[in-house]
Amino acid sequence: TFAMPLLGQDAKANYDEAKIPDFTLPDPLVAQDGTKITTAEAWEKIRRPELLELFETEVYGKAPTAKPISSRVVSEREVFDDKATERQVRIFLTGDEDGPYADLLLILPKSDKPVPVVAALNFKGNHSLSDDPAIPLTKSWVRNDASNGVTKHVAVEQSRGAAKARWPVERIIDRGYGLATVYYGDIDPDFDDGFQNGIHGAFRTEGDKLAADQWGTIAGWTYGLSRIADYLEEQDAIDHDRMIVMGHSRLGKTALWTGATDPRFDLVISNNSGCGGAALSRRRIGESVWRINKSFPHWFCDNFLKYDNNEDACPVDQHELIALIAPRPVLICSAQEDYWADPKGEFLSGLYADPAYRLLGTDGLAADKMPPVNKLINSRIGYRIRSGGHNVLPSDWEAYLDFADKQLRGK
Ligand code: GTR
Repeated sequence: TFAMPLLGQDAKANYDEAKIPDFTLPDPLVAQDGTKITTAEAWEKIRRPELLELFETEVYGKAPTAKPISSRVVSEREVFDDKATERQVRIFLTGDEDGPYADLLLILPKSDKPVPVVAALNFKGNHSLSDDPAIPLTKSWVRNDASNGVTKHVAVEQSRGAAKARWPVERIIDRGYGLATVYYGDIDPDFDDGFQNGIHGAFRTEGDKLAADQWGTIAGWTYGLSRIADYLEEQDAIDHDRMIVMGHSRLGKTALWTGATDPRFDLVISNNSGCGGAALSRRRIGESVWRINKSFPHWFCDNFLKYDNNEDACPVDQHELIALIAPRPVLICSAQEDYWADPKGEFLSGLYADPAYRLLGTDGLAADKMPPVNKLINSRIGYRIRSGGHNVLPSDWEAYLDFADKQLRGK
């Protein structure tokens, strides 16, 4: 049945399965020169590096070599009736106290053992996670959000707690997980400025134009998540074999790219990540490559523009992004009414990544067709479609942590 697009989506986009043109997906297990990849060794030595390079040059752009971070603890206290500790840490992303920094909010359950942690960027500032005035308003550029009084790209008191429904922090703590969150705008502001500001600015001479294969903003956010990983890796209170990266929507795309590029993340969760995330670009349903590049010219590298209305020419598709995470667990989450993100395309990328997982000797996706709503497929490639629209709900977090409990057990 044809479902009407939701508000804010493009009514002119295709939403009809019957109108998807025929297409052939690139095979994750065939190298660019036609060689079949039949062993784990050939995957690691030939195909994985090749795919990574293709995603770097054609989709997200190459990030510069990382600089070592430095950090300063801003505050530390006990929260949730002393069940947890909360630390605010300023992370200098290039090690330089005059350079860009990201304010990390790190909340860890008290435990005599190192705890697993979920690293996740947030959309509105750390202060949007709770009503607590001890978390300062971000001073970074923010997206306007009139319903919370933000009209001049500056955070205001009214936006405090604005995103708390998406962040059931106490529940995460009660389940034994920590949360490490940073405001995404601290790393790179989410607008097109020719890659001058944010993390890009720290690596280039002012006014330079970036080459077409150089990092866009998603790769910039990924750079930031990897610097958070640098910090988390130094903390004895954290279990370094149970580091999770999670993100929603554009930050779900970012979580997948982070998982693909940074193996220190042991488990990856994308929520409603859609085009440029888990959804297959060649399906051209809901948001298309042309549409995303037009709306958000800064998210991807300029080479990605070559594939506007020309998806078949792209040497990769998004199932191979999932394959780059193999053999680590990845959970792809869709929402039934999130037509813009193409739930079926998100499922299929998991399904078509399955052979890469099997080659590496793990299970893949334990489903060959889309499961009923709200049923978690808890295999190494996990999948869940829940009822409702584009959002993060407390029930989604329960699924994330059920997945992590099972997939990281015994690690
Ligand atoms: C939409 C965009 C999607 C998704 C979403 C979000 O406008 O078209 O690709 O990223 O924003 O991040 O909320």
